[in-house]
Amino acid sequence: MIEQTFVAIKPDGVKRKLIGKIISRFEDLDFTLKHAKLMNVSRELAKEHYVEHKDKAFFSDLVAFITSGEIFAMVWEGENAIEITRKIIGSTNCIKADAGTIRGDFGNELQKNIIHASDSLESAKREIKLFFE
Ligand code: FUP
Repeated sequence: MIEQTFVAIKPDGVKRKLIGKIISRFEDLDFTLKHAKLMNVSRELAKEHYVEHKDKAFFSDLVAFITSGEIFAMVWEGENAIEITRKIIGSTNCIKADAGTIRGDFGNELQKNIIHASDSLESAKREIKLFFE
């Protein structure tokens, strides 16, 4: 099934100039870039984006991190894009993420984990709307 997914290179990935390398991985999969923008995330948008974590102890750190610098927000389209993107970004914790995944290759901690990608069709729809409409 052709799907669209929301992907964001987080402030650590942008600061480390990883945008080009990360885009290449999606193009290698023959996915199509539908939207992209460099942007600052307001505290309001950050809280809405991470609403599922609002009661977690790490929530305020998460909001502080995602608002700490520019992100590169994208929408990628392709066959089974949501599941494949989750596979290529790797596990949430970079320490556990497999080599060959984006988090496994470029990250070395849990919170500063380089990239975000939607984890379901429902969240993809919600996040695309939140960041691009
Ligand atoms: P993911 O879908 O892989 O981005 O992971 P989650 O939605 O579970 O978590 C969102 C972000 O919260 C992660 F990118 C990193 C951060 N996080 C923590 O800082 N501590 C935790 O214990 C879990 C997640």
